[in-house]
Amino acid sequence: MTGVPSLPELSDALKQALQNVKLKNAALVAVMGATGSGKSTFINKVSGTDEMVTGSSLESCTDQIQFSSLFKLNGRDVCLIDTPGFDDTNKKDVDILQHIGGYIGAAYENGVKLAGVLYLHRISDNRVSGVTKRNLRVFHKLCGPEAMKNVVVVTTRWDRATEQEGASRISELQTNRGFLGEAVSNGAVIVQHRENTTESARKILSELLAKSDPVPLQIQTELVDEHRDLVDTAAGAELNSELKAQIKQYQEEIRMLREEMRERQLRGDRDIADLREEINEMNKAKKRAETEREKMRVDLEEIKKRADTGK
Ligand SMILES: Nc1nc2c(ncn2[C@@H]2O[C@H](COP(=O)(O)OP(=O)(O)OP(=O)(O)O)[C@@H](O)[C@H]2O)c(=O)[nH]1
Ligand SMILES: [Mg+2]
Repeated sequence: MTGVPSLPELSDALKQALQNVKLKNAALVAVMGATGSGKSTFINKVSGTDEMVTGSSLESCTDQIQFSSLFKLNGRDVCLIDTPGFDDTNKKDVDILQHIGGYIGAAYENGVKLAGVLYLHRISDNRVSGVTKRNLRVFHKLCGPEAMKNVVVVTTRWDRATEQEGASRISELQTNRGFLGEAVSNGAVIVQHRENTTESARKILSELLAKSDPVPLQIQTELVDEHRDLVDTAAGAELNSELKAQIKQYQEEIRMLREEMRERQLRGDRDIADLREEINEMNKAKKRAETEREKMRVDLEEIKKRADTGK
């Protein structure tokens, strides 16, 4: 599937979903994690539906936020929010953050707190990739330390790892502060979704709901209570600093290419079309990164307005 859809389609769905959640006093739980970690599959298992589209290729599958239909768990109505992961596949991270911020910001503004967050992680990966690290960094900043006690990290794909591999990967995840060490020290727990079954999924969600004492996520208080622009939220600042670093790198590469071009011209080399083309491409990439940074200068009101006008 391709990029993130425009916001208006989401807007009506959001209003409807929030209305249902409020009406039934349902527990609202966000499901996050890198692409392919099994978020949509988990939601389908736990809710007993196949309403979330799941992927089979390496391309990101879920490209928009989606609320599940309400379903019962231990007598309580529950609604799960399926989210796209932050990753490199379609480079729409700012849009994704804007959508997540807009949705859960609007929920909080309407008096609906998240009962918790499930963060899915593939135990089958033999190393923590750059994409996963990036997801974890933004995830930490989205939630903030206070909300970590309502976070359950769900390890998936146990059928693709040996016992020993699984155990040592969990131990690495929870001791490395850059991975999940900090989250765990703030109260997050790591659980094993051993069998990709409804039973296992429902047990994990039940445990989260039993211990949950809803507190807002950091991005919710930043957007709603403190009226910050997206770029000034901790998660936005994380993306912003990455974009800044990228722009700096492009500038440096452009500088080097120009130098090379000058040297070749001095040597009388007239065949420099390839260098011009490279500089051109690099400039375009730099411009794209700058546009992404600009897009984050929006507050929640503006995000919602964009949702109404479709910009
Ligand atoms: N072997 C195995 N496969 C799984 C498990 N959970 C999910 N999958 C498969 O992994 C693939 C990706 O699952 P999705 O549920 O689409 O993953 P996602 O996190 O929603 O991915 P995005 O929407 O791209 O962010 C699908 O083919 C699932 O069938 C698991 O526990 N074991
Ligand atoms: Mg998905």
